[in-house]
Parts: sequence; C-alpha cells; structure tokens
Amino acid sequence: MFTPTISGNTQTYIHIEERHGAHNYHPLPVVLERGKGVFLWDVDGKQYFDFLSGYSAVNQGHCHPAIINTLQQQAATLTLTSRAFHNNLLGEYEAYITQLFGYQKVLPMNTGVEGGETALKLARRWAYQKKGVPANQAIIVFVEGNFWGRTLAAISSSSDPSSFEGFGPFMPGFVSVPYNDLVALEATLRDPNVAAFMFEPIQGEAGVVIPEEGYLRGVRELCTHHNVLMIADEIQTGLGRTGKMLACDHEGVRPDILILGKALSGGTLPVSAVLADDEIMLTIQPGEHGSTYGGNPLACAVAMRSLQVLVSENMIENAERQGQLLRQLLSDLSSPFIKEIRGRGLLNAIVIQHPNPEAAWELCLRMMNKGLLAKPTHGDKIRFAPPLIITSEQIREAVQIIAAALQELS
Ligand code: IF1
Repeated sequence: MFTPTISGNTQTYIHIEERHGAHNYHPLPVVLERGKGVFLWDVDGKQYFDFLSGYSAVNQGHCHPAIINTLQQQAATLTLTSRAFHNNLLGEYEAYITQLFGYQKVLPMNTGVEGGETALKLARRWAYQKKGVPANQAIIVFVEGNFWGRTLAAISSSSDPSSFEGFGPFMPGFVSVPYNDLVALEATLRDPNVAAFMFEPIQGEAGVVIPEEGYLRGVRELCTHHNVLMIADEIQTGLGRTGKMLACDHEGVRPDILILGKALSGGTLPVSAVLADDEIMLTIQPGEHGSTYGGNPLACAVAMRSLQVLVSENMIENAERQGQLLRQLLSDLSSPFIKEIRGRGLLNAIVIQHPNPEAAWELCLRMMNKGLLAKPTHGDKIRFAPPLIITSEQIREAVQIIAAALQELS
C-alpha cells in the first residue's frame, strides 16, 4: 500500500484531532490552512488543486473576493436577529431568489438536510390539506442510492447500510424505488396516499449517477398525472455545478419543491433554501416550522452575492465548457485503470478498475502527493468537481497530475 510522505507539522495537527475529535470521518492525510479560487494550501505551504470543492459548496472558488467582502461588511453590521423580529435583508433576499428560480415563496434554512426535512414536512402538510390523504398516512417515495444528509429522517430513506445501520427505529411512511426506473416509479405513485417523490436529478454521493435522457421529464409527467409533488434535491447538482443553473434545466422540468444549499453561500456558512408556490408553502403557518439562524441577515447578504457572481461571472457556462474539456482529456489518457468517465458540467467521476480494491484511495493519495485533492466515493469512484471558475489551462495542468498518478498505480 502506498504511504505518502507526511510532514511532522501535518502529523501534529492530525494527532490533536484524533485525540479530541469524534472519529466520524476518514480524511486524506492533508491539513489545509488557506484557500483561494481553485487552490488550497496546506500547513507546510504546499499548493493543491481542489477537485472536491467542499462537495460542491465552493462552486464560486475559495474565498471569492466579492462574497468575502459582503460577508465582512454584513458581519460587522448585523448577523442575527432571530425571526422574532424582521430584518432589512430577508425580504430583499426572498424577492431575489424567488424571482431568480421562478417560485412564489422561499423558506430559508441552514444546512442541506434541514432543507430536505422542510421539503418533506411541506409535502406531508400539502398531502393532508390539499390532496386529502388521511392523517398520518402520507407516503414519501425516494430512490435507492439517495443521499440527502445524516438526520434520522434522511437515513430512514437510505439504502446504504453505512448510513442507517444501528440507528433504528426509522421514520415510517418512506418507500424506495430503483433510480432511473420510470416503470417502478409509476407503479408506486398509484398509491393515493403518496404525497411526494424526492430525488437528486444526478446522484452525487452514489458516484455521479446520471439517469437516462428523458428520466426527468418522465418523473415530471408521472408526478403531475398522479398528483404527487416532485421534489428535486439540487443541493449538490444545483447552482451551476452541472453546466446549467439547475440539473433539472437539462430537461426543462420544474419541480414542485426545489431544495438548494451548499454553494448558496459560496462555501462561507451553511445556507439552504426551499422554494415552492403558495399552494404548498402556505400549508405551514406561523409557529409551525423554522430555525434559529434561518433567514439571518448575514446569510441573506452572502447568498444574494453568491448567486449574483455565479451569473455575472459566467460560471455556469464555464462549468459546461470546462467539464467537456475535462472528460475529453481524461478519455484521451486511455488509462487501463479507468473503467468509466461520466459527468455533466463540472460534476464528474471516474470509475477505477484495478485488482487492488484500495486502488481509488491509493490514487487519491498519489494525486495528493502531486498537488491535487479528490476523494473516492463508494470504493471505486473518484469525484472530480473543481470550482466552476477553473480555466482550461488549469484543467490541462490538473489532468497531467491525474495522469502522472495513474502511471504510478502498479
Ligand atoms: C458529509 C456525501 C456529498 C447532498 C445532497 C443533501 C445533503 C447533501 C444531494 C445534505 C450533503 C455532503 C454531506 C457531507 C459530504 C457531502 C456528500 F458524501 F456525504 F454524500 F456531497 F455527496 N442533499 N452532502 O449531497 O446537506 O446537511 O450536509 O448541508 O460529510 O456528510 P448538508
């Protein structure tokens, strides 16, 4: 097994974490202390390409100057009022984001999983108040291979034992169908108690699983036909990551409930948002949902700026262009260790084929050694998702690092 050279400095930081922190992660042995654009630097001053982008939370690049400037200005002015009182930025932000995405209302939350929980509460309320589902009988349909967070509801819908094993009992009223299977979905949606179908337009954690052309349109048609809410979890695929503002835009479908997160703050603080029209959103009345930080003025200011720079700096078009270049250059390597290259925009993954089951991890260690950070998902897949500001020259340089690391795989 390849063991990378790790400085004493790096080891010191890692040991402190080992001693005092929960062991709920297994990070690469790198300790980062600075980020700018597509680059990160570790505590020894070594530079890396960031090919994970905080799992798509840093689409705008690390420490984007305009976003940081807004963060600093607002942080020195007013950060939190709670929703017990109004603040001067919430309405402006709500108007901006609802007009940008074409929905009547937004419910601001913080983490992505809170956005998912909020969407499901709205779907259940709508089912009881509008669809006429009997009390406490609402069904939510998910897909196998989903990932939308770590809460008890989120893991109750998971098909991945590492997410749910040992955390039971689980949330009732959740069923799953295979991803990318409209026949199975149609059969399930016939149940009159189904409130909603929640899914990712491209499955991120599952390893950038892209459904067949027409799947999104098929989901839209089936949900409309069966009076079931279509909930799109665009927390990872949204905000330019796949080369469109939303992954749903690749097939021109409009979900009934849209969930955003991650890059909504440009990687500065947790900001999520749930967008829907009045028929759904107004099924929750005052005092029935919320959070301490949801809609705080700091988050509102940063989210508006993060959305503005995505558009004004043409990051979405760049993601499409650079993603095509990245996949082409990876394909041109014709590496015997790459079984598949897949992606949309700058949400990409390679599937590794190698006798050593740890090959993907070893490749990530070798890329780290050469100045590029990426992480395997589900064993043999490596996600390549750099910030959307990356240039063609940087893509070429990064692929050279990937090629050199692949060469070293025995
Ligand atoms: C971790 C994974 C990615 C998400 C989608 C909701 C959420 C996520 C599509 C919840 C969060 C994060 C969680 C993070 C690593 C990362 C991740 F590997 F865990 F699965 F991206 F694929 N919907 N994904 O991807 O958002 O509550 O985290 O803000 O370390 O657990 P959150």
